[in-house]
Amino acid sequence: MKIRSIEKKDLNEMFNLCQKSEISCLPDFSYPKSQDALKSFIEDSDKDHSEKHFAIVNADDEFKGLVCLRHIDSKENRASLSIIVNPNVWTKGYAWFGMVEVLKYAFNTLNLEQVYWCVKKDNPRAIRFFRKHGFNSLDKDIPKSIVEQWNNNQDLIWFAVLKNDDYENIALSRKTIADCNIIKIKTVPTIEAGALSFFEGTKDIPFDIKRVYFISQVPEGARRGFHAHKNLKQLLFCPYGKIQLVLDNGENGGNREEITLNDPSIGIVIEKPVWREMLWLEKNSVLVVAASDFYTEDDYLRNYDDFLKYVGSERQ
Ligand code: T46
Repeated sequence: MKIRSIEKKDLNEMFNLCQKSEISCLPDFSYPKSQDALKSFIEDSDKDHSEKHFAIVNADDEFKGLVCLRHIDSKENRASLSIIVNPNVWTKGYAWFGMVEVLKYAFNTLNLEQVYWCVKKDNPRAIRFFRKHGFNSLDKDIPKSIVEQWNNNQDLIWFAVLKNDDYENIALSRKTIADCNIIKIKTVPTIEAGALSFFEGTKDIPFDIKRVYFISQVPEGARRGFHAHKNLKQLLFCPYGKIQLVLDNGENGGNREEITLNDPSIGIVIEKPVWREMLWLEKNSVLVVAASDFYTEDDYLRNYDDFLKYVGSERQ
């Protein structure tokens, strides 16, 4: 995955996506309505310094979505953010990836201090996405002049992130994900010689470790998992690279929550049957698992409906 400037070859995909503006996170999301006007917009997009538009693409440079900064204000050092991802790749990590990359661009390249955005109150999917990634609505911290840009619209929920916020890891301020504990693995830093992290069975994690396995040499964009365990308890962590973990405790017919693992000192403790999917956001990232028992295929639930049945839930 990467973000890059929008290009003429994106025209058709971009045009189709822009017809679905209701799924964008900024209510004023607007691109030219005709193909010709959109083509000129793409050609001229580098000329307007108050806006910056990026395509979110996969490793083969296929267009998956748009992320942009608007109202770039170099006096106030802030900009608004808008993002839209093709529904056929929802839940595959493109939106969060695009968002993190554009925030890096805003803070590191444009040197802005604040990026803000709002969503309509009747867009629960977007609100859930931002909350899940650790953003809380900050209505009081949004300057009046910004709120006025949207005509003081009461139906909006505001979010903002500041330059020095640890936005990539903001979600880690959560304590749990899908009922699984997010733990800090003890880590000893050294001066200019890296860090050493460790955990001990039954002391730092709530079970004895009978097996350790790790997954390596995975290409970017590959997905694994798609199963739950009946009894196995596990600690999952990513000592190198970046992996998105989707966990689902099956509540109400399916309740997916995501977390990006990119910090060797963060671990997820799974103690109950939880459906898991892993997406390799960077090639060669490594996933390590410390498990409470030896390998047995009987412990796997590899069919989602069987998993829901096992946890006493039903598909909605
Ligand atoms: C899990 C996620 C996070 C073994 O023979 N011994 C083992 O200890 C393991 C873990 C796997 N295998 C065999 C079973 C399959 O033939 O290795 C093959 C690949 O396993 P699987 O397709 O289940 O791999 P993932 O990446 O989908 O899932 C793995 C673990 O299996 C699972 O316990 O929670 O990582």
